[in-house]
Amino acid sequence: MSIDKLAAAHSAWLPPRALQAIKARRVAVHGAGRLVETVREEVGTTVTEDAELILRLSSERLGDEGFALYRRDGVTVVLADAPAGLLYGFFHVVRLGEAAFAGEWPVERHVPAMRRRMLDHWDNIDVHPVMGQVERGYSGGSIFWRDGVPRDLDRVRVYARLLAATGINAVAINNVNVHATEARLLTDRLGEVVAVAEVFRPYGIRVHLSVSFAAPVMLGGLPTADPLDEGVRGWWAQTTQRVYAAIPDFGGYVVKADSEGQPGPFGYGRSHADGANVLADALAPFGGVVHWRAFVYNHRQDWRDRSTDRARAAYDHFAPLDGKFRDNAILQVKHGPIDFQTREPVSPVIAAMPATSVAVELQVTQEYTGQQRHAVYLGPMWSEILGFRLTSEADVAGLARELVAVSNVGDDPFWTGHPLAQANLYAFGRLAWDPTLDPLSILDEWVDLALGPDVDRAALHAILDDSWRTYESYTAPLGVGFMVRPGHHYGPDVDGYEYTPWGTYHFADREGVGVDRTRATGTGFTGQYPQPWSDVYESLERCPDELLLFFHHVPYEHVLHSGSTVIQHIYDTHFAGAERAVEMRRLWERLAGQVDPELDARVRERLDEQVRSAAEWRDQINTYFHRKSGEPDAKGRQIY
Ligand code: BDP
Repeated sequence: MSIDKLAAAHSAWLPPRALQAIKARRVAVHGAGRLVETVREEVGTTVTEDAELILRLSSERLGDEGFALYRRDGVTVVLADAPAGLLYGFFHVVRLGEAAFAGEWPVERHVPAMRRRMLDHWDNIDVHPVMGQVERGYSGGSIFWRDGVPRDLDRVRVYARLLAATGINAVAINNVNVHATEARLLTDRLGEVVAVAEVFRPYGIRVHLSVSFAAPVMLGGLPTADPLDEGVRGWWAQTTQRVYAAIPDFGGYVVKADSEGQPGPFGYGRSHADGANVLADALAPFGGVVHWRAFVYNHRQDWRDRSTDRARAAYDHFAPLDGKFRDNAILQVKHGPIDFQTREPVSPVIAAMPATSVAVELQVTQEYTGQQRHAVYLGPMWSEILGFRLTSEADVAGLARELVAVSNVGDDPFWTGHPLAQANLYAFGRLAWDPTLDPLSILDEWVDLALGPDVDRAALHAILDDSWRTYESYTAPLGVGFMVRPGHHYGPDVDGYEYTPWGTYHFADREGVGVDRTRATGTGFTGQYPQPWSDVYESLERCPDELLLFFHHVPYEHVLHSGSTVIQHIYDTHFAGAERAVEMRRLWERLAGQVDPELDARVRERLDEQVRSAAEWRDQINTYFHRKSGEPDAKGRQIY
């Protein structure tokens, strides 16, 4: 496909303007190999004379993906040790736009912080009767399959390019809940994975597959999937060998085991290290990895039993296994202890396993943050998580080897349902490359690339900068989480999960609200944290307001650090949050005529829904707590 066609075929990140600028100027790239050909195909290039020299001069090597950039004598030069670095350098030039061709500058080095920057698609081949085709997908159908068969992969090529432009280098293409049809991607439907891998390869992206732990039984006809059984080990080894014969750079497997009904090693009385290691051993000869998810908890618990705490589960299961996993087994840990809520503390598992490779998992798809109907820019949330100093030595970004996220992309013309949700995909890639980047500057980059430099940037910042906190303010209060409608998880349902087996409770009664997770009187979850957090969260006085109800059950009159009572805080934030949504809609008016009319129409439709939904949240939450507590609103506003 030609550059022009490619540029015209999608709306984000590589505006024709930027490409033309690059083609018209002189960009020199130096390097060799397949990815260089991709770069050449994109822009046409020349090779500089002094590239070798400069590389020799730079003392540290740039690694497989790093690049150096400088400008001298009217030429912008990208240097890399390896082809992927060149590709990332090229996209960096695109990001810089006109600035890439101004003045002269010395050598800058760019090297990714995370070795793997991965997106997990929760795509099914078939349309699942409850979950749809993409589990927790809010952007239409899968970009890989339609009507049970592979789609034309042209759009996947555009997608691959778009991901490379954000810095993503690994993609798992199917749902972690592996159904019978998708399980076969590992064996007789492997050809479909081969085709996708070929499209991703020129963009430096490796393909991974979610596999079922029961595959030896489901696909191999073995009587058991026991990880210590010789036949099972042999089956995984042979199957994996066949995968690599077809896809030599295959990335590896993703496994959700013993979780929400998926099969796993517990079924055979084995540990999760035993389970992960049998797959790791099969992958090791080929350089592959297994991402083993730590999202293991009892989803059939008795809500009357106050001693079971879902927040504890991952640590209780996995911390004792530290040091028992193979080097190529990566424990994939959700960023919080429960499940991608709008506000959670950082998972203590991230610090609990120093002898294990840990990947932190974020949710770019907005399951619990407005489902791409609400404008919620998640960059600030992720930046806060990654920069959180969990131990005295390191922050989360320093403890994690990799960053993984659940994708928010589907076959929607705007890729992400809500056009503004593209910013989340972009921010994820950029933060995985460099977790210290300012999320608001990342937003600026996205605005430039996706909407152009002439739009009302101040209005976009006013809409998006605080949108995560706005969403938080009109939904479940103070870190208590899960007041969503069961099943689809959109909109408020105050007691929807309260008396269910899922382990997601708020314990609101007439006296107070919140989950007592202290060592002194609660579930003891605070004890899973290193100091000082263990004591900070244990202490009612020191616990940060925004996490108060995650860690403590308090009376409605409890006074927060802010000076407000819990009940008054609930009223105030819910009134303010719903008003803020109205303000966001008003701000968007300023972009009228500055953006593509279809995009404009889509954003307006979503903002209308956000305003409606925020009011619904406000009214249900306020009324619920008003009725429970009997406390009036100090400002006398209407509560139903
Ligand atoms: C939950 C989702 C569910 C996923 C699960 C997971 O509701 O659809 O399968 O996470 O991460 O939040 O496996």
